[in-house]
This record gives sequence, structure tokens and C-alpha cells, in this order.
Amino acid sequence: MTQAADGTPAAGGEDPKEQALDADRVDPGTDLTDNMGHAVSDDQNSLRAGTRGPTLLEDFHFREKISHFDHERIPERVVHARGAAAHGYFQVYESMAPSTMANVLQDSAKRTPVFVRFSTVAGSRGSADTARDVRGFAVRFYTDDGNWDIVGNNIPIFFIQDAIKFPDLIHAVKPEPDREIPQASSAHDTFYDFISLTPESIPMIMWVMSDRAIPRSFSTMQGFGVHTFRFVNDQGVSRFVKFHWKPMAGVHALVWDEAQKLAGRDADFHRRGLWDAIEAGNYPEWELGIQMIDEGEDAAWDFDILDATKIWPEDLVPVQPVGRMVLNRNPDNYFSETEQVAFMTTNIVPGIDFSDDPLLQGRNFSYLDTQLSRLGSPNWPQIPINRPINAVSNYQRDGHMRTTIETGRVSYEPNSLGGNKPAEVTADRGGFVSYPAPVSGVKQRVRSETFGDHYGQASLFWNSISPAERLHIVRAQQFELAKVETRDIRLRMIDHLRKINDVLGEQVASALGETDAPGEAPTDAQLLEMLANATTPTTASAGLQRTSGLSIEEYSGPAKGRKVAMLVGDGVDTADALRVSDALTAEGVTVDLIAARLGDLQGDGEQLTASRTFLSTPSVVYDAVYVPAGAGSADALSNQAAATLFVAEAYKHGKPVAASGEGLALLQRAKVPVSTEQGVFDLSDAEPPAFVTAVAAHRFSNRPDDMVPV
Ligand code: HDE
Repeated sequence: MTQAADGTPAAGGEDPKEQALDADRVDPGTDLTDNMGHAVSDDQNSLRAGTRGPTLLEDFHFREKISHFDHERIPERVVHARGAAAHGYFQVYESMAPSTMANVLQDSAKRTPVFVRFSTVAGSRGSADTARDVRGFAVRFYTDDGNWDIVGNNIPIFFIQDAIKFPDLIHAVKPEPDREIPQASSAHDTFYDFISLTPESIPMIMWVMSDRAIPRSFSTMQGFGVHTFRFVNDQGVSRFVKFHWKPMAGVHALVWDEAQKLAGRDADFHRRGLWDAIEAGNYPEWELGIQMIDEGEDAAWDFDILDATKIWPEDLVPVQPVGRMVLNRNPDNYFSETEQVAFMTTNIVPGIDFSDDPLLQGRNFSYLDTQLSRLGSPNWPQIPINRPINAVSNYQRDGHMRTTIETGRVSYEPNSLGGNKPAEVTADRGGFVSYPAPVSGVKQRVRSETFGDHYGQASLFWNSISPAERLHIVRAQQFELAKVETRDIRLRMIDHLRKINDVLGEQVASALGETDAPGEAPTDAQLLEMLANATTPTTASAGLQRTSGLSIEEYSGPAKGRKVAMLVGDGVDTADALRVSDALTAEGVTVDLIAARLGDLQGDGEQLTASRTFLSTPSVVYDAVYVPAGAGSADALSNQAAATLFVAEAYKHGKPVAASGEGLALLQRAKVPVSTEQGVFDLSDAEPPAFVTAVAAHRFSNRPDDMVPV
């Protein structure tokens, strides 16, 4: 049964999707059988002639087992192949009836089951979680009126304006076709060849080079529907909307050095984080918000609401809160649920409709089509995770792997033999009717002139983020373009970047050896100063020079869900360790004890047990470090080079660090100076809350120059 975040059962009894899935869950059973139900007496040896003779064709048990194994794989998603998902629920704050008749957005007492899959875009199914990339953020609502999917991303815009360019974009970013290199990375020639020749992608490049593309976790990412959609109310009035998911945990990122190390040290970092948080009861939560405008309200704007490379600045159209989503249950089976879930932009319900965004229109073809190839049959909607919770009844029949048994003589409409049931549903009884938007025009292949500004919103984004975030974009672009081997491509990119901002263009040019005035490369601190006032006049932004909503620093949250490493050895001051650990766990922070070996530690008082070792666990998987008091423990740690590195690296990555008593010696060895403003605490005589607050704040980019994270 689904539990609410506070542990109480879901409102309205059991979660209807979970109930429906129950019918398909199987437990391991007791007796081993083959697929036809025959009990298996020997699963160790194939049937052979004599003890050393050849295997017999007659061995149906062997053949069935191997043959099933041979066919275990289905094609991975052509994009978004790597992902992780969870179940949960959505609850609207108050009825949205004035603007939409969507059933799921009416009743604040009702919990609608959801299944949400997060993903990277470029990498294959086995690639690392922390690659620099857009993240998919696909939400399925199992509503009483059928499935509604918001198949979104963690970035509010996209690379291209017309779906016809999608295969080109994806071919360019995927590993290069002759050498199949590089995996899950945009830092290569074909990607920047395409991008530099496709100026509409430039605003998105700013987002992909920003901290948004290396999230700390799925639960600290925003989500966006990206396209303009419609809300339609029961009076038939339509308004345009954009969907936003705001994480209750705040928006937080990794730093690039950390992301790269994580790709090796824990390639499953994001997937593991989601799983562990839900198992620990730290349920990730988001608030759904909408930006909504009346038809015609955009008439005077200098950008087009059908252009998916543009945001609606929040200072122009504020985000209104609509409801809350909680993810509280891990899937039972990765393949059956996360791999087989098939989202579609065409899954909409009465009260929601499309706009004419050409990217959305193209997606509306692609998703059904791709499922046919990936899941292999038009009967894929019968797969449990894809089935809606309301009844499905129609005259579609047959095909590979049909699992339902439709009874009766009739499989056509109209009919008299079956009483013409199932029959059409009128709009007043919930039948879906497309919004009757008037359409006219001459057939032509053109891009509207209103889609023509490719730099204004790139500068709006740049102007609206903090100097530290700008620094990260400079460094990311320096990194990526230095990996591009073809000079002409690098030069074309520099031209684009100069149009977004002078300092950005100049710094990237200089790192690529393309400046007229070569000199010492500025340090991070010097660059931060140069970036502080480095803004550019904007266009395509309804007159705004900057807007709220774009800098991740605006989205803070509690410490809940973070992970703190406590470095210990025998002789640890147990009371001190518990004092800090209790303060952290009370706020929903996970604390792991890391020592030279696993197991119980010698110490006074309550027994402490190390659950990780320095060999198995690097600092990059934690958000902060604490070194408790205790002379024996401090001595033991001083013999561990890995312990010193652990603290130094966490500090370099901008993470909070704290120690007490003898534990402070490890900070000294790691050359980490105590400074409360810079998130390094001596807790010997201080209470832990300041440290807990620092864990919530996540990063300190105000550390001395050589320690600033890049
Ligand atoms: Fe997708 N996209 N996409 N996409 N997309 C797929 O569908 C496509 C786009 C997004 O967790 C595919 O089931 C086209 C924008 C997510 O299962 C495929 C275009 C946005 C997921 C496909 C786009 C997305 C997909 C591959 C250009 C954000 C993963 C497997 C018009 C608003 C869903 C599949 C999951 C997956 C096509 C652009 C989000 C091939 C043609 C823009 C989150 O159908």
C-alpha cells in the first residue's frame, strides 16, 4: 500500500495504480519450474550422452532457459537510454476549474498516482549518470480519464525549433559513427560542427554549459514541460500554459571535476541517490507550477510562444503554484517498469491540449512510433506500467503478444450484434475533443520570422545568473571546445559566444589560443571579478534585461536528503560523533561512518560501526565531511593518506567541512583553514546547527583562489 510522506496511507484508500499492478506481481515461488510449469529436477547440468558426451537436443529445459536468455534484451531508447524511475502521487492545492477542466487538477483531497522517469539524453544505457547533459524529467499521471504524460526536461528550452532537425542533432551529439567515441559527451567535433552551424541552438548551449547540466541529484533538479500547451476550461476557453516542477530540496549542482570523478567512482550516483532516498523515507518532492497567459497576451512580445528555444521570463509571467508531487516508492523491477515505460506527448486528457509549436507537433508523431520499434508490438499499452487505471475498451485486436482475451463476436463499429458497445463518449461525459483552434495558411516549408532571434535570450540567461554560475559556463565551454580537433569549428563557436557576452567570448578564445592579446590566464578569483558586471543588452525578452527564476542560487532548500561522511578510527569520541550525527539525521541527512576497515569501532559509550572504508568510498559521493574528536581516532586517520585526500577534495569542491577536538588535526593536514563564512567549522565548543545549515546551503564558492571549485 502506498504511504504518504508522513507515513499515513494514501488518501482515498490504496493507490489505484499500485492496486492494478498487484495483479501482475509475482513472488519468487517455492518450486523451480520451466515456463510451461514442469518442475525442474536438475538446474546444474545439461542432459548429455554419458558423463562426458555431447549435450542432447532433447534437453528442452536447457534450450528453453538459454533461448529465453538469448532474447532478454530490447533495443534501448534511441535517446534518454539511461534513466531511473519511481512511483508516487500528485495532489492539486486547489481546484484549477476556472482555467482547466482536467479532472486531475480539480480535487485537492485526491491523490493521483504518478510514475516519473529521469534520464540523461546522449549516453547509452550503461553510461555514467553524471555526464554533462540535459536530464529527462518525464511524469506520467494515471488519471481517471487516462494517462497524462508531461515528457519534460530539467532545462526549460530546447536545442532546435523544428522536429525535423532532431535526428541531425542527436546524430551529432552521439558517439561519432566511424569510431563510436566519445560516449555520453558533447565535447567532440561532430556536436560542435552541427551546433556552430545551427544558431538556434545557442541559447540551449548556455544552459547545457551551466550547472543545470550536472545536477547534484534528481531530487534537486527543476523540471519543465518546455513547450507551450493549452489549458481549456469547461466553457471552452483556452489559455496558453508552460509547466514547471520546482524541487522542494532546492536546485543544486555538482562541480565539473566532481562529476567527472563520479563517472568512475560511482557511475550510478543519481540512480543510487533516488533509490536510497526513497528507501530511507526521504521522499523527493516537487511543486507543480504553471505560467499562464490569455490568448493574445503575447501579441506585443518580441519572441514567439511557439518557439521552444525561448522561455517566458518569470518577471513577465510569474509561476503560479498548482500542486505537489511526492515520489515514495521504488519500482519492483527495473526492466518491467523503468525500461518498459513508454511515455508519449500525445497522452493528454480533456482540459489539456497542444499548441502549434513545431517541435511538439513532431514529437506527437515520434513517441508512438518509437515504442513500436522498442517494445516490438502495437500491444505495448497492455504492459502493466503503461496501462491506464481506467478501463480500456475498443475494437483494436490481435498483433504480437496480445494478452487480453476479448470476448464476443464483434470487433467493429458500428455494430448491432454487440449493442454497439463500446460506444463513443460525448464531450459532456468526458470524451476528448480537440480545442477548435482555427487554422489556415498556404502549405510551405518555412521558419516563421518570429523565430529569428537566436542570441537575445542566451544573453538574458547569462545576465540573470550569478558570477559563479557564469564562471562555470566559461570553464565548461573552455573544456568542451578544447576537445574539438577542428579549428574552424572552434572559431565558429567563439564567434557565437562573443555575441552572447564579450568576457565569455574572450575567455574561451584565450583558452583556445585564439586571442590577439595572449597573456596569463586569469585565476578563478580574477575571472569572478571580471564576470561580476559582464552583462549584455538583450532582445527577445519583452524588454527585460534580466529575470528571476534562472539562477539556481534562487532555489534553496533544507538539508534533507544530503549525505555526510564521518571519518573515524578506533578511539573515536563517541559522544561527539553522536552529537553531530543526531543533529544531522534529525534533519533527514544520511550519515555514513568511514574508517580504514569495516565493523565495530573501539570507543567509549555507545557502539559505533563503520559501514564504509576509504578504499571503497571517495569524498565525491558526499555533500559534506565531519571529523569527530578522539585522540586515537585522529591518530588512526593521520596514518590514512586517503583520509587527508578525502577532506582536501571535499574542500576543493566547495563542500562544508567540520571537525572537533583532535579531529581538527586532519583538517590541518589537508590544509583546510577553519572559516565559518567559507563553510569550514570547528565544532569543539559550537553546536552543530550551523553545520547543518551549511549542508543545506551545499556549496561555498568564496574559498581562497586555488580552492575554488571549477
Ligand atoms: Fe524526446 N524522445 N524528442 N524530447 N524525450 C524520446 O521516446 C523526440 C524532446 C524526452 O523517460 C524518445 O520513448 C523528438 C524535447 C524525454 O522514457 C523519442 C524530439 C523534450 C524522453 C523522442 C524530441 C524531450 C524522451 C526516445 C524533437 C523535453 C525520455 C524513447 C522534436 C520537452 C522518456 C522514447 C522516458 C524520449 C523523440 C525532443 C523529452 C525518440 C522527435 C524537446 C524526457 O520518441
